[in-house]
Amino acid sequence: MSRLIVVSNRVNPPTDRGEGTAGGLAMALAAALREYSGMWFGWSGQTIDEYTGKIAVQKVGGVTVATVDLEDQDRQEYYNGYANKTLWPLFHYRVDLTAYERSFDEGYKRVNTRFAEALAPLIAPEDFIWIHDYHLIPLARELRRLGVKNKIGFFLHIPWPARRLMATLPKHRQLVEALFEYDLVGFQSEDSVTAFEDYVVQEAKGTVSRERRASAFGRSTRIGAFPIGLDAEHFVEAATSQEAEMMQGRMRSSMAGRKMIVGVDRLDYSKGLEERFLAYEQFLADNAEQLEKVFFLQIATPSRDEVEAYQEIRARLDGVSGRINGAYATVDWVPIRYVNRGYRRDELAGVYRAGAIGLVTPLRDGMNLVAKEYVAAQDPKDPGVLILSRFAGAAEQMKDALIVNPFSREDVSDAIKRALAMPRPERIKRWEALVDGVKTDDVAAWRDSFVAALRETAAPALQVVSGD
Ligand code: ADQ
Repeated sequence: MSRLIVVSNRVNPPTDRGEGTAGGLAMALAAALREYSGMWFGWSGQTIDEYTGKIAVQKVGGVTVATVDLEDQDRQEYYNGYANKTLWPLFHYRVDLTAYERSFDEGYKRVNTRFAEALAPLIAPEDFIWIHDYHLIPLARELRRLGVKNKIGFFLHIPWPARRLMATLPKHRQLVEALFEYDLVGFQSEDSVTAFEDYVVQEAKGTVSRERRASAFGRSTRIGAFPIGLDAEHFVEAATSQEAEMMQGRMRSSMAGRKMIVGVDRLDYSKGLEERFLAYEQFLADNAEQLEKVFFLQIATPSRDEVEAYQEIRARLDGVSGRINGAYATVDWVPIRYVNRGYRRDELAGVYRAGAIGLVTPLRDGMNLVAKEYVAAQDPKDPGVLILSRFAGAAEQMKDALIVNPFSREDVSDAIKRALAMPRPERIKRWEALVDGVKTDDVAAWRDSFVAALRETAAPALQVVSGD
């Protein structure tokens, strides 16, 4: 039987479904692997003095995981370097934060080679391989060099940037060329597919067929949009669990009848947190009658804190939230509650459910699963309103949210005002359409459509083996 081998930078399946510190990607992949017999391969997150290539295999939360340890130099050059100081900012349109260093390039290539060498012996001829995210773009090329002939798919969780931005990356052609070693390349949104097609046609002088086969560099690959979804059924369950109800109760008693606006994000400059704080300040300035009637809870878990840009944004947010609270707080009201810690998923669901508004305003985001979680957690009889950035991949699907431009304080401030005043029937109507989409286009639909598309690219002999 063919197995599914999932490869991502970090391997961190949640140990139970309520647990909450795993990111969106981890939750989605664990859900996918529980359904297919297979394996999840990647970095353990640990560093050792000298790389050994030794693979540790274990079963975590019903998922077989195989991990390797890396060296500290790998962490610096590959993970903190090329992945998070070069590709992440560039793909999120932050050319100003994008750093290029030759050692980053070398580290990126070295770790992709190490991954390929460790993984190749574990691959059986009929396995399908599904590689995730910007850390591992060259992995298929390295596997092919080692003679791996299996079908290999790639999914990019973050946006694909506009052609002119991509062209600012030194050696961008090599990076894009590496994608043509895959049988299928999936993006989160049509917006990203279009940007990729534009690069293929304008920059690489290639072609894209009507069936979305991209050809360039003397090779071709299938491309398409596969918007990621939630493990929706379980998230809805989590929202009515005992833990969620306890959290909601805790929130309610601290709210003193006030309405809550809620934001939950990794602490990342792409999430538009500073702009969000300033838009909320604008709302307070524009709507004096709302003072003391509403408050904003922002939960932002620190991440990538070895990277300077993350230390800076954290310091800036401390400053801005402190300033706004200093200007507006009264003895018994604080306008912004700003919390820097992680919560379990079921607790988070309770927090979302207590929020009259879910404020999700990234400046750029591949998808944004928080928007979907907020919707999934709502009380059907009295749902809150989702305010969503037009620059999140999720905006292509969630058209019944209040869609805003996160760069415009006025726009976000007006949307908050409108959401607070929205009559219950309209809230219910919008929410019903949204939750329908979240449940239909869930993580299983995402996984199945990607794997089916990858299988379709399979050679006839492989299809016979896999029983299709
Ligand atoms: P992220 O940038 O991590 O993911 P997102 O999709 O919003 O962004 O997922 C964040 C996840 O972390 C959510 O599941 C959320 O509940 C969780 N989380 C955030 N803060 C938390 C906290 N304080 N405590 C506990 N959990 C918290 C990347 C891309 C996205 C894409 C996903 C999946 O950047 O665009 O949607 O991958 O493809």
